[in-house]
Amino acid sequence: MLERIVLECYGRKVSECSEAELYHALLTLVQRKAQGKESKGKKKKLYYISAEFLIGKLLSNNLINLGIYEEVKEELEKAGKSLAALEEYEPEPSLGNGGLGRLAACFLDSIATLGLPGDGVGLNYHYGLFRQEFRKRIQYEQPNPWMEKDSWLLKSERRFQVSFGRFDVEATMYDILVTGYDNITNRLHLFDLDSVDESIVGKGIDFDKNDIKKNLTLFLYPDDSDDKGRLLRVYQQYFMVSCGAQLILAEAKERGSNLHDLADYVAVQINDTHPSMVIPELIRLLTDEGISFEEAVQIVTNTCAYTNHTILAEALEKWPLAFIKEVAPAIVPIIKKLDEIVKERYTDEKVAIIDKDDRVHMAHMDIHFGHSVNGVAHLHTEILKNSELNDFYQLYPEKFNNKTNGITFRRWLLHCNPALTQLLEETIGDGFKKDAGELEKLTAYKEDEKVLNRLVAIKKENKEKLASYLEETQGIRLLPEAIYDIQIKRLHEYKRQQLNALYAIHKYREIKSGKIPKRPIVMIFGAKAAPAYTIAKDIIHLILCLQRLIEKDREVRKYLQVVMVENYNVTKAEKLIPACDISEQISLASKEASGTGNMKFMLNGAVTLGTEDGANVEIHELVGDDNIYVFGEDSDTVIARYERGDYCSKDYYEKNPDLKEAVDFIVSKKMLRIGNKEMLTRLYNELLNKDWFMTFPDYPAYVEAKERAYADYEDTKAWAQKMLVNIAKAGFFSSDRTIEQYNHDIWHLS
Ligand code: 26Q
Repeated sequence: MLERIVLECYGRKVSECSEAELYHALLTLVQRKAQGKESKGKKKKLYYISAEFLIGKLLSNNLINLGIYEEVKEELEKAGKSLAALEEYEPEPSLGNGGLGRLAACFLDSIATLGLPGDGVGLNYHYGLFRQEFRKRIQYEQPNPWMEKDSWLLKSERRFQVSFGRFDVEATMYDILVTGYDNITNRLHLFDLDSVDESIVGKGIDFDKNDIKKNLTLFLYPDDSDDKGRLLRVYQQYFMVSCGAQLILAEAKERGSNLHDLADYVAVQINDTHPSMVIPELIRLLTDEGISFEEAVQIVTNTCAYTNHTILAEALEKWPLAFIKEVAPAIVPIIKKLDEIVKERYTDEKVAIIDKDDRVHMAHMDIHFGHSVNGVAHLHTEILKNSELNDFYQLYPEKFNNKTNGITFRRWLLHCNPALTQLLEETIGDGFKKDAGELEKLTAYKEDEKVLNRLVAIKKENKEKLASYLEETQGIRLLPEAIYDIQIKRLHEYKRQQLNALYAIHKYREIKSGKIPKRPIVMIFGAKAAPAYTIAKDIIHLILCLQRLIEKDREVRKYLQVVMVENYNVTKAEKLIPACDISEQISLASKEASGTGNMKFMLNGAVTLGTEDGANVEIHELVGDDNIYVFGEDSDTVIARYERGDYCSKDYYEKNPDLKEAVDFIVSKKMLRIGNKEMLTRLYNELLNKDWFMTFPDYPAYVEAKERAYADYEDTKAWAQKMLVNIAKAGFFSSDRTIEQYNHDIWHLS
C-alpha cells in the first residue's frame, strides 16, 4: 500500500526512503483514505468551538482509525524501517493547555467514530503551548514550532473577512482531517492570518504584543498577566468566533437552511467561555441578513449550548467592555441589548451580563442565551446548580445538565498500550473496541491466575519501556522493581502537587532516620506552569530540588526517586500512563471539575489515590472501596470552610510535628544549598500563611492512604485484581458514551 505512494512521490522503494520521505508518504496515504470517508449531505451538523484542541500526534492514531496500522507497520518492517521511528519524527501540535483542550480532541474522535457530522472550530497557533525547559531547576519557556515539518494542515479555499475596531483582516482556513474509528471523517477547522510573523518572537516566548496582524495566532494564550496580553486574547477569541460564525452560516445555507430554521441545521457547542462571543456574532450576522433582532436572539439561543469546565472564580472570564469596544465594536450594541433584556427580566444584579464596573460576564451571556448548560462530572454539575451558578439554576432549571467527561479508547488504550489491548482481545474478544461497556466482561476473570499474571507482566514491560525512554531522553535511570507513583497534569495550586512534594520530603526524612520502605518508590511528576504563575513555578522548583537532593544521596536514592519529566505533553502521557501503578488525583475536593487523566490511568490498570473530587467520585462508585484509595475532606466540608473564611494553615502546622518538619524542610540548609532562596522562601511563606487550597488539613490522611496503598501493593495477586477491576469498570469513561449523551440530550443530530 505504501509502496505505490512512495513510488509515485519519489520514484523509489520504501527501503530507499528517508524518514522524512516516508513520513510525507504516510501523510499523503492517510489523507487520501480519510478524504474518501467524508460524510456529506446530512441536514444537521455540530460545530464544537474551542480555543484549544490538544490533538497530540496524529499518524498512528489515524492509521488505527483507518484500520491500516498493522498493514503499514509490517510493510515498513519488511523494508527494514520502523513505524516507531516515524512516530518519534512527527512533531506534536500542542494546541491546548490541558484537560479542556484534550477533551475537545477526544470528542472529535468520538463524534467521527459514532458517524455524527460534527466539525471542530479553533485557531491555528503557530507555536501552540510553549515547550518547557529546565535550567538550574527552574522552568523556562521556548516556542514549539510544530508546523515546520510536513503537517496535517490542508489549506482550504474559504476566506473570511473579520472587522476589528481599528482594522480589517482576511482569514485563511486550514483543515485537519478527523478520522473516526472504522467510520466517517470530519474536519477540524483552524483559522489563521497570512500576515502572522514568526520572526517577531524574541527571547523565549517574548514578542511584540501591539502588532496584532503579526502576532494574532502566534501562541496559545499569550501571557495574560498584563493588559496587552489580555487584549490580545480578546482579539484571538473574536477572530475565532467571527470566522466560525461565518463558516457555520455559509455551510448551513449550502445544506438548504433559510437561516430562520438554523437550529434545525446547526448545533453549536461552546467549550467554556472562550468562544462565547459567537452568540452576539451570530446574532449580528443574522440581523445583517434581514432577520429581526428578537427572532435572531431566539434562533441563536436554540442553536447554542455551553459547557462549563471550572468553578475557580478567577478562571471565569469577565472582559472589560472597553476591550470588546476596541476589538469588536460591531457586537457591543448587541451585548448591550442582551444585557438590557436580562435586566428587564430580572432585577438581581448577580445575573446581569454587564456589571456595574462595565465588565462583560461571558458565562452569564451563555446561560441566558444558550439552551443548555452542562458541567463535566456529576459532582461538578451539582456544585454548579447548588452553589456557583445557583442564581441561574433558579431561573432556568431545565437548562442544566451533566455530561461526565470521557476519553477516546483508541488513543488511550489501543494506541498507547498494545500489550494490554492484545490481552483484552484474547480474553474477552474485540467487541470492547466499538462498545467500551464490554470491558465489564473482564470481571469474570478476577480469579483467573493466568490473566492476573499477564496483567502484572504487561505492567512490568510498560515500566521497562518507560525507563528506557527516560534514560534516552533525560538521562534518568528509574529504579527497577519500584512502585511507580505518577502525578501528571498542569501545575496548579488546587491540583496540589505541593501535597505530593510534602510526602516526598516526609519519606526522605523517614529513610534518613533509618525507616527503609519495603520496596523502592518512584515518584514521577510532569507539569507545565503558566509563564506568569509564580507560585506554580516555585512548586516545580521545589520538586526539581528534591529530585537533585535525592539523586545525590547515596543512602536514600536506593529507595526513593523523585523525577520531574521535562516538557510534559500528550506524547509523554502516552508513555507514562501505561507504566503507572498509582494514579495521583489529589485536588482539593470541589475544585477539579472532572479530571480526565484519572480515567486514562484507570483504563491502563493504575489504581487511583485521590480525593472525592470531580470524576474520582464516579470512579469510586464504579470500582468500590477496595479498588481505590480515597482520602481527605469532602467538598461540603471544604465549601463550608471557604464560606466561613476561617482557615488558618498555621494552626495545622503547629499541631502536627511531622507536617511542620516537612514544611520547614523546604527552607532547610540542605535545600537552600541546591535551590533558589527567593523561590523556596516564597513557597514556604505561601504555605504557612495562606495555603489557599488547604493542603495541610488533608496531609495526615494523604500520608496514611499512600502508605496503605504501598503496603497493599506487596500482595501481588490482590493488587492485580484491583488493576483488573479498574480496567473492567473503565468502559463508562469512553468519550463515545459522553458524545452519545451530548447528542441525545443537546445536539439531536440524526
Ligand atoms: C481564562 C481566562 C484568561 C486566560 C486563560 C483562561 C483559561 C485558560 C484555560 C481558563 C481555563 C482554561 C482551561 C481549563 C481546563 O482545562 N479545565 C479542565 O477541563 C477538563 C475537561 O472538562 C476537566 O477535566 C478539568 O477538571 C478542568 O480543570
